[in-house]
Formats: sequence, C-alpha cells, structure tokens
Amino acid sequence: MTEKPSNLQIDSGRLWGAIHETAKFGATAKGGVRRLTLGPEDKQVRDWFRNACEAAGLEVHVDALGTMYGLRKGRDMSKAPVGLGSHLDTQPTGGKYDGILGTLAALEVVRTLNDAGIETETPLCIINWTNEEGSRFAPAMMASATYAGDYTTEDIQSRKDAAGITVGEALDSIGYRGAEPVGARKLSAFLELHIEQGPLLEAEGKTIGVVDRGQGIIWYDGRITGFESHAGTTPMPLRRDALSTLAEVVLAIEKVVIAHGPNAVGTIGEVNIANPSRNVIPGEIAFTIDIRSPDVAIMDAVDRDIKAAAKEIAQRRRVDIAIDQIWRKPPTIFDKKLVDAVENASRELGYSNRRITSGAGHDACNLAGVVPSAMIFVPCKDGVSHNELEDATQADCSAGANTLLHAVLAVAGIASK
Ligand code: HGY
Ligand code: MN
Ligand code: MN
Repeated sequence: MTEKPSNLQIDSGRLWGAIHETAKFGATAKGGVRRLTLGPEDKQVRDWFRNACEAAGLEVHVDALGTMYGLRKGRDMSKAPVGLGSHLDTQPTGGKYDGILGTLAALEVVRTLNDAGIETETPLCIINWTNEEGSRFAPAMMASATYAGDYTTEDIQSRKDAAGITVGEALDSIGYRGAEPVGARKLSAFLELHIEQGPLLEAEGKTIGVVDRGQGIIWYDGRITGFESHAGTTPMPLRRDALSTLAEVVLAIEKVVIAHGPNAVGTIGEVNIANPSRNVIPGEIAFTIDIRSPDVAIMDAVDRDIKAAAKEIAQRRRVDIAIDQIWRKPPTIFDKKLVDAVENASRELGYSNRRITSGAGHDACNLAGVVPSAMIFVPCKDGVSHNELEDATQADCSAGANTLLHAVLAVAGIASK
C-alpha cells in the first residue's frame, strides 16, 4: 500500500460553492432551506447530486427507500466499500448545512481523490440517506434504520405524512423508488461529517468534534380527549378542556426532564387541535414528544415519570391522555478504531479537537449498529440548527472535509497514486 500524502487537502472553494449552489433548491426568504424529504425540492437536489456523482465517475445506485449510493471503485473490489455521506433533506425551517455538509463533503473527497489520481485499496461509497429529518414522515433517520434492520422496507414505505401520502407514493412521485433491496449494499465502515448543532465546539474554540457517542431518543405520539362544548355557556368547573390539559402536560414534561437533567432534554414540537374554533372548548388534541439522553437509565426514568404525570393530570381533569411510544433509539457508542482514525486525522492536520457526544440523531447512529461507524463535527454559529439562521464558516467546513478525507484514507488505504 502507498503512503498517505499528509498534505492532501480538499478544494475549499469547490466545496463551499457546492453548498451554496444546492442551497437554492428550497431556498427560503430568511436564507434557510425548506427541502422536505421526497418533495419537489428534494428531487431537484437529488438530481443535482446524481449528476455530480456521475460526473465524478461514480456508479450511482438507488435502493427501495430512495437512498442514493455513489460507488467509487477501489483496487480490491472484493472488499465492502467504506461509506461516507449524510442526508440532503431538511427541516421545514432548515439551514444550509445540516446533512448537506456531510453529503457534499463526501462528494468533495471523491473529487479530490480524482484530481490527485489516487486509487484507494478499498472501494468508497458516498451516500445520501433518505428522510434523515423525520419531519414529513416519522421516524427520523428511517432509511438508515431500515438499512440497519430496525424496520422492514414495506413498513416504512407504508408510513404516511399529514396529507395521507405514503413514503412509497412520494418515492414514485419523484422517481426515486430504486430496485435495490435496502441493506443489500454492504459497507465495511461508515463516516459522517456534520455540523454539531450545539454550542460546545464554538464555545471552546475547537475546530473538530471527535464524536464517540450519541444520545438515545424516544418519540411519542400523544392524544388528549376532553369534551367539546360551548365557550360561553360551559361553567369553568365543568369543562374538560383538552388545550388547558395540554398546557399542564407540556410543563409537567419539562419539569420531569429538568429533574433528570442535565443529561436529559424533552420537546413538544407538534400540536394539532381537531376542528379548532375560537368559541368551542377544544375537545381533541394530538401532539408529539421527543425525549433524549445519553443514558438509558435516564431515558427509562423520564419515560416512567412523564406517563405518571399524565395519568394524574388526566384523572384530575376528567380527560383521557394517551402517550404512545412510536420510536426508541438507544444511545450510540461509535467504533473505537474509527473514532481514533478521526482523532488522528484531525491531529495530523493540526486542527484543535475534542471528544464529544452527539445531542442530535444521525444516520451514522443507525449504521453503528451494523458496521463500524464514527462522526466528525464542526462548529455552527451560536450552536443554532433546525433554524433558517443556521450558519457555519468555510474554514470550519473545509477542516471537517479534510478530516473526513484523511480518516477515509486511513481506513480505506491507498493502492496507488
Ligand atoms: O432529530 C434529530 O436529531 C436529527 O437532526 N434529525
Ligand atoms: Mn442532520
Ligand atoms: Mn436535522
């Protein structure tokens, strides 16, 4: 095998150009990106990504959930490729970097190796995972979770959005339902570059986050059933008001999570009043809960306590409160060898770095269940993400991509250059 060229660097301007060129697909007035999975804007960026992969000499494959694989041949094609990538879908009020940086940095790694005439020993596979965000279709990271064997393809293809459209129908509507079975394309490792989406790296002036673990996540669908009645004629003590009940439930969840803090967070991100009317007491409300902790015992304790709190509120207010778990992802421990490869790469390149736990879920957290996986973080401005103000610097994005390049070369090996 050939020695890794320590001075090899990605083309910073080309990466930055790709990030800002693709940000036009779903661009919002506030400078963010709204590119819900499997919608028209997602198709635009997928087509762009496919063309860029093919122009870089990659063989593009699409699986039955629309995940895109760009295969770069290596000297030994008998070896399962080293995977690198992330996602191109965004939140409704998303930014230019969440997911996009990791996917385009993977493309930039390939472009850099092409320019340098480097052939890796092990093939590479750059990946755009379908529906990482979980905003339009639940759960989040659904395609990588299916790849990891947590769901069947049929189950996920039948999941519906708020308009009743299934994942399968949405895939067909943009022409990205591939023939390849999900999980058929084996990988020997997976590396994902991502913005931290939190404040630690920026606060400590660190360029690279060497991600060695990820928080566990529980998602619930909640439903409160009270009784619709006249806003003017119903005396307060007789009301079974679903919205006042929800107000208590939201604060009770916040109280439980803070009591189990600091390593626990909880969010009610969606609320829907059935048949809202300003002069009808709400009788039916649907809502969602997102609970996270790096500690399984804390996850279980929060689960137990929020259900107990809901039960007490339901009895006192004479309503029904259902809290149904729809997704549970245990905390992730990333592969030690790969994490070390990331840390060594950032050190060789002279980037300040620190070990860090991911507060966000990522496709790499699912991959970690089936192949050695690791992540690289770079700072984002004020730690803000899932917000149109999400921002990062060209220097940090390039540092992350260089770290990805050298970690991938350390894992895949160089056959010739
Ligand atoms: O929810 C998450 O953690 C990811 O950003 N979708
Ligand atoms: Mn993401
Ligand atoms: Mn996200």
